[in-house]
Amino acid sequence: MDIQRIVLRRISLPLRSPFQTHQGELHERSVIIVEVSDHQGLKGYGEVSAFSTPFYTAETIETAWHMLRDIILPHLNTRDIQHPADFVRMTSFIQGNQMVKAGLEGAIWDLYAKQNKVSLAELIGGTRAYVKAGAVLSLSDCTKNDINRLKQSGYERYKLKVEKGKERDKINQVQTIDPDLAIMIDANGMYREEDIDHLTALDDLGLLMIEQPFEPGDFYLHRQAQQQMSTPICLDESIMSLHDARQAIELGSCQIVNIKISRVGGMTAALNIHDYCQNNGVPVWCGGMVETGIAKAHNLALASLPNFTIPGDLSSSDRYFYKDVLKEPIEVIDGKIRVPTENGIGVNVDDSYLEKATSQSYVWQPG
Ligand code: OSB
Ligand code: MG
Repeated sequence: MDIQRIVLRRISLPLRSPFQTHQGELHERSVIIVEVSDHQGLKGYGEVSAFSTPFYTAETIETAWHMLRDIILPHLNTRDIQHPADFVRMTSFIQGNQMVKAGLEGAIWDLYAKQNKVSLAELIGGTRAYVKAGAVLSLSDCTKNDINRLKQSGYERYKLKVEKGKERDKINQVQTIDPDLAIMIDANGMYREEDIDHLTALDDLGLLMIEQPFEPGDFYLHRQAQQQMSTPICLDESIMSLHDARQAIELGSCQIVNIKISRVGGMTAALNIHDYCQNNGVPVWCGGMVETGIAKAHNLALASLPNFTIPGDLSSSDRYFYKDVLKEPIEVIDGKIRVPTENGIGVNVDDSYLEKATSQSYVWQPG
């Protein structure tokens, strides 16, 4: 592939309101935007969606910056990249660091699609023109106003962050505002072995699913719980690779898989997990990372694949941000988001706004 230059940018966008979970609170969103350009001036964009602290996965923005600048870029031989999957093989010597790999691989996928004059969705075998949107209500947003604003856009599914012991209250509170909302809860691994009976007792609520009840790594406990519960378990943090997805499904630790491009180490891994789940009759949905329109555009391409049958954490640009890094924000209309058909990720990045949001940048050129 023709790759002339790679630019890394640390950016920070203020959030409209804090995103609160039992693990902490986000007030602004800092990510690394990766831009890979060729000699014709085509640009591919990717996003490293690590957080400032390692509350969700072990990576942080700071470790990601180090991995890119000091480990991955100095080893990168662009002449050996004919296809984005070659980049995956070249970086397979690096353990973990999924979000870093995913961000750079994403920029390479976007550039590859643009060089081949095809949309990313079409390139990876997407079949949907629109994907179903889903809203996430953090602990701090659950008022009538929050829900009515989301309802106006027609979100089809509501995911609630909950606190242990207060699940029923929170769910009832939301159902009083609208009894017809399809609801699931995300535990982010907060339950312990002794909570299995407590979780089973929530079966009567008819939740769509419960996401990541126990700590990542514990396929055994998820299996024990799933055998007792009728509510489907969906795994998020536990699934960092195709191997994890296979173990979870073979062991019966979940019935549904959340795929995040960043958490699984990139689009190539995401596609493999999608295919594996599809072949095993396990539906998937696309997770979110309170990320910018660049990552959202990658998500839309992924979610256009046939086994993404459940609405994901796919929301509009203005759900979390006053202003996104795109010239035209991503919009939810009648509960759906259009999958871009333009080349690559199919969105126009607002370069001057990106520049304004940048606190540090680094430019790399092949030696
Ligand atoms: O567990 O899915 C999660 C946000 C940050 C870290 C982890 C998670 C989340 C979300 C928000 O649930 C998803 C979104 O709307 O982007
Ligand atoms: Mg989750």
